[in-house]
Amino acid sequence: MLTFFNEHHVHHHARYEIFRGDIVPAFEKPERLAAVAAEFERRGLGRIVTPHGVPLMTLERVHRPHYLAFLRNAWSEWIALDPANAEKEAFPAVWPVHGLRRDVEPANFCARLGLYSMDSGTPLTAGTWMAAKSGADCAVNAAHALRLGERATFALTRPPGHHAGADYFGGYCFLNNAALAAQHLLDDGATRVAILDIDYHHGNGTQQIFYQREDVLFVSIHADPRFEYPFFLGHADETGEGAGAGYNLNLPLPFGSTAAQWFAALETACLKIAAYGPEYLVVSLGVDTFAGDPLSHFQLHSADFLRIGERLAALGLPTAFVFEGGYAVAELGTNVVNVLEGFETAV
Ligand code: SP5
Ligand code: ZN
Repeated sequence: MLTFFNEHHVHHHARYEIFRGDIVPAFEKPERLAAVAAEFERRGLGRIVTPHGVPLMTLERVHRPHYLAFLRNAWSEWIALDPANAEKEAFPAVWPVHGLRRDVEPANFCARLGLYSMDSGTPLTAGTWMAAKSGADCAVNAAHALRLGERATFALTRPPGHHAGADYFGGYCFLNNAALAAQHLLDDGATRVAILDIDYHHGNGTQQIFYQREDVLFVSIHADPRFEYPFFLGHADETGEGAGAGYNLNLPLPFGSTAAQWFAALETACLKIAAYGPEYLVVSLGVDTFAGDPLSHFQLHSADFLRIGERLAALGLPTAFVFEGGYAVAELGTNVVNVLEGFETAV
């Protein structure tokens, strides 16, 4: 499986995050990607290459220009506030919630951090832009390789992307890699693309980006937002709007869901995708559904990930996998590469 590796990922290296009033070590860390890359190579699953850089215009197909400008300049603005900030990470602390104005962009950097974010759990660091932009390159290259005839590709990158919206970051995500991959396929001539998001968390950013559109079907299997992050999107009654009505399917599952429950949802998801008849499939591949994941509460085991790959291969679609969440670092390589190997051996 042709794999595009984000060699700049280490530049995004947050030391800590804020959780329930405590400063705790960051879960989303460089060791995650190293673990997956090592296992991918160990099993000899295919070539690992470096992507070509895509122009900023490509990112603007998904993200708002003023958000991209904010993200590119954020670190220099942060240290301009105080040179001592170079040793710290930038966390938002104030947000324009319902009823407050979002139409006047504040001059104050801390206010703009809030305007362009959804949570306080996503530290921005010196190398965040470089890492996120290189990740977007991986995703767009993985999509383009499908246009050139590859059966399956993999964007091996972090930070993840599916919580990032058109103009905000959050949930460890800055640029929406899966959305950029899908949009590139359309811009290059495709007419229908499906995105299947199997990360434990709902892909709120991806859903929002395509919610009013019929050219991208978004299907997500995730922890019920009544109890799990991102809390404020991902319910079953969100089915799309306007031209997009019917082209969004959320399959929220209860706390503690077992593999049997999860695979029943996968079957529903696959039937929906097959009925849509897309030309391409983009998979937001999070493996935080694993029973041993430190953030999550589902009960999938390592062997289950092979079965996921096998089921996805049966859709018979050119498929770009995009790495998202998964925080049990010791088992991360096994779980991610199991999905890819299950796919490859079933083809
Ligand atoms: C891409 C992705 O998987 N993002 C997940 C974002 C989750 N953010 C909320 C993290 C809450 C931390 N909970 C710590 C539990 C320790 N037992
Ligand atoms: Zn997740």
